[in-house]
Order: sequence, then C-alpha cells, then structure tokens
Amino acid sequence: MHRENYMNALREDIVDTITKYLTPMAQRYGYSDIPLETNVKWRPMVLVIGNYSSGKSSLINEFLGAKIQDTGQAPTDDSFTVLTYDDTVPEAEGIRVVEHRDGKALLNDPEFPFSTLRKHGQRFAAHFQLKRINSPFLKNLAIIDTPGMLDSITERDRGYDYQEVIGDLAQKAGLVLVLFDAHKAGTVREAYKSIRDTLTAHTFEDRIIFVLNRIDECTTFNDLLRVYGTLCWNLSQITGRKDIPMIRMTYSANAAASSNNSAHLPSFLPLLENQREDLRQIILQTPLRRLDHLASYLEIHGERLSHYIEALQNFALEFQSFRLQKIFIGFLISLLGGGLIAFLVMMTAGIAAPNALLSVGGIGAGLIMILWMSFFQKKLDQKFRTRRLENLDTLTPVADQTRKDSWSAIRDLVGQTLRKNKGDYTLYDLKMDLFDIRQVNNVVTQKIREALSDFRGMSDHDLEEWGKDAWSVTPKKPSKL
Ligand SMILES: Nc1nc2c(ncn2[C@@H]2O[C@H](COP(=O)(O)OP(=O)(O)O)[C@@H](O)[C@H]2O)c(=O)[nH]1
Ligand SMILES: [Mg+2]
Repeated sequence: MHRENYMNALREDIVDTITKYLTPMAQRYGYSDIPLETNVKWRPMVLVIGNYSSGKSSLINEFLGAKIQDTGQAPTDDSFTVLTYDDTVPEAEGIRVVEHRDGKALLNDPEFPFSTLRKHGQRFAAHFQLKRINSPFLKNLAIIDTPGMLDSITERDRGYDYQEVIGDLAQKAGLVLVLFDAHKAGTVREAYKSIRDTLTAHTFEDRIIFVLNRIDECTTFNDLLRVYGTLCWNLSQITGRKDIPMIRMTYSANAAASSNNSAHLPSFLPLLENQREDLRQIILQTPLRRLDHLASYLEIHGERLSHYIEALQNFALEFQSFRLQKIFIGFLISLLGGGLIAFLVMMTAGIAAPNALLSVGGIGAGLIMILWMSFFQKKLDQKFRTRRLENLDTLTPVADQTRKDSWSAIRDLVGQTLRKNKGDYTLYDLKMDLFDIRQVNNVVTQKIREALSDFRGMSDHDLEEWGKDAWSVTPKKPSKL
C-alpha cells in the first residue's frame, strides 16, 4: 500500500514538473502543440494487440477474474476498450463493469490522455470505449483491449487508420503485449506491419512483450516446439534481428476448459502454468517500470527542449549581430549620402548657409536611412535567414552522442519554427528561459532519478518511515515560470 502511495506521489511529481515547467515553454516556442504531459498524465496502460482470435480478450478476462470482455471465434469485438479501475462497488459483490463510457465522452474528457486520438474521426470514436471495473488487478493500471488484426481487412473497411491508432496508443502505453496464437504464429499482415513499423516508431523495445497464447491447443510437446520455432523464425524475419526476443507461452485456463478438447489437454501444460503468473507479474510491474519511463521522458524532453531553445537563441544572437552590422553600414551610407546631397545642393543651387545645408543633408540622410531600413535591410535580413537556415547544423555544437541524438530529433522543427517566425525573439526572454530549463534539467531531473533509485532500494518498512517531504523534488523557485 505504501509502495503504491509513494509510487503515485512520485509519478505526480514528475508529471507536475512536466506540466509546470516544460509544457509552457514547449508551447511558447513551438516545440510541441499539445501539452507534453498529455501522453503521460493518466494511469499506466498496458496495450494488448494481436491477431484476431489470438485470445486477447480471454486472457484479459482471466487476469481481471471475470468475463468482462466478449470472446468468440468470429472477429466480433471490433472495439478498442480501455479497462480501468473503479472501487465504488465492493469486490465481494462480484467483479463487473461498474460504469461504461462511449468513445466521444472519452476523447473529449481532459481527465483522460486520449484527446490526441480525436483526429482518427467518427468511425474510430464509435469503436472506442471505456469500462470501469472493480477488479483489484486494475488498481494501478489500465488495460486496452483491441480489435484483432486481420489479413482481409483494409483501411476502408475499418473507416480509420488502424496502424496509426495502434501507434498512438503504443506511445502512451507502459507495456505492449503482442499476442500470437498457436495456429497463426505471426503471419497476419497487420501484425507484421505493427511489429515492423508501428511499434518500432512509437515505443521502445523493452516495453514490448511477445506472447504465444492458446498453447493448450498444441497436442504434443513436439507440436509446441514446432510452433514456438515458427514464431521465433517469423519474429526474427520481421524484426530483421538475429537475437530472438523472449517469448512467453501461456493459455487461458477458462477458455481451454470450455473448449472441445478440454478432456485431452496436453501433458506439458502444468509445466508452463508459471508463465501466466510471470506474465501477470510483468503486467503488475508496469506502474513501477512506468516511473522509469516517465523519468526518461522528462529527461529526454528537458534535454531536447533546452537544445531547441539554445538553437533559437544562437540564431537570434547571430541575426542580431548581423542586423546591427548592416544597420551601421546603412547609417554610414546615409551619412555619406546626406553629405553628398548637401554638397550637390551647395554646388548647384549656390546655397552656402550652414544651417540650410545641414537641414538638407539631414533630411537626405534620413530619407536614405528610411529607404535602407524598409528595403535593403529587409532584403539583407531575408538573405541572412535563407543562408543560415541552409546551414542549420552549425547552429549548436553537437559534441557527443546525446547531443547528436537530441539534435536529430529537433533539427527539422528548429528549421520550421525559424522559417515561420523569422527568428524574431527577444534575446532576454530566450536567455531566461534557457536558464530555467537547464535548471530543471540539472536539479529536478537529477533529484527524481535519485528518488527513484532510493525508492527501488527501500523495503516497505523504510517506505513507511519515509515522509513524502523527503522527495518533494519540485524546486520552489524557477524564475518567472
Ligand atoms: N483452447 C483455447 N481457446 C482459447 C484460448 N484463448 C481464447 N480461446 C478461444 O478463442 C476464441 C477467441 O478468443 P478471444 O479471447 O475472443 O480472442 P481475441 O479476438 O484475441 O480477443 C474464443 O472462442 C475463445 O474461447 C486458449 O488459451 N485456449
Ligand atoms: Mg477480443
């Protein structure tokens, strides 16, 4: 219990830091349109994907301890269902759906992190829903059940881009379970595409767990080995890697018991019983691992944002000194021009009164300066921007790999932003903001990392003794944020 409280409080601290410090700057400078915490603010989520009939819903029901999700041979359930916790009904009264919400409500409620999915349109909204369930399994996490992947189905049939939805959800998920069943060990086209492209682009390898499900349907141990081998082969073909990812093998005991061959369950099954328990533990650990992800998320975006602002600042600095130089030249030219005009007036009109000449020269110089500023200077500014934006890579030093990585992540965005607002910044603001974001990176992120490693080393007893104040890491200060 204490562990949970501390975990939640630490999570809130991280999300708070992102909301208070990173997001306002990210939005001010066009680093991100949506608040950075959107993807991380809610509870940890476990996304379950896989072929249709691979037993996703049955396995989820098994974990929840009740038949919550519809199951069946035909691909009947074509919805994305978020399963989350509700404790208003005691567990003793039976585990069941306490509240149901439709997709529209879910996409528009700021409590949830799903507003970014609105872009997938009406058809998707109609296939998106949430169920609140009083199952203790969901106390610290949410599970997302998904429609199965199919060979025959096209994007037109679905009415939304399935891979993009999976990608968006995977990005928010702390864990992604990819299920295969013993009959179709990884051959469905949608599954192939998900593993090869979508997941690679939207999540991290260590968040993906491959599961070979429905193993009770392998009649013999040999059969199981054959299926396992096929799946390994397929996966290494898809991922293009020689090392084979760890694959858990399990089955739904309830589904197996009600299947046709329940009387002849294979003899190896009891040996693999522990794998379901392993899987259960991996899922239950999601909130803890999620803390690491959150800390990395804060770190990565903190780094990138400060790199981004640094690039804008360097551009603005160079731009400013370029302008000052050229304005000075303009000024000298105006002076010369003014002098020349006065001289010509003196020679041609024969005016010699110094005051009059001074006025004529002054007016002439003023006019030339106006012309300079409204025409030549603009042209020169434009030329500078074009030239500088062609050489973006020299804007900031990228000495080590971390900087190279962050630069490659923000490079195009820096170009876009500078093209859009023409580098028109107040240098003082940039300087202050850069100072603040570096402060957050150095102090806060470091403290969160320390709190996290302390937390891992602590027993429940230690945690009891440890006041929340001990790791209230958000600094009181940063200037003007
Ligand atoms: N024998 C056996 N049947 C299963 C297992 N898991 C699911 N099934 C059956 O396979 C069908 C599809 O399962 P379902 O959970 O709806 O798959 P989903 O489409 O991936 O959600 C249902 O008829 C289940 O009873 C399993 O582990 N063993
Ligand atoms: Mg299902």
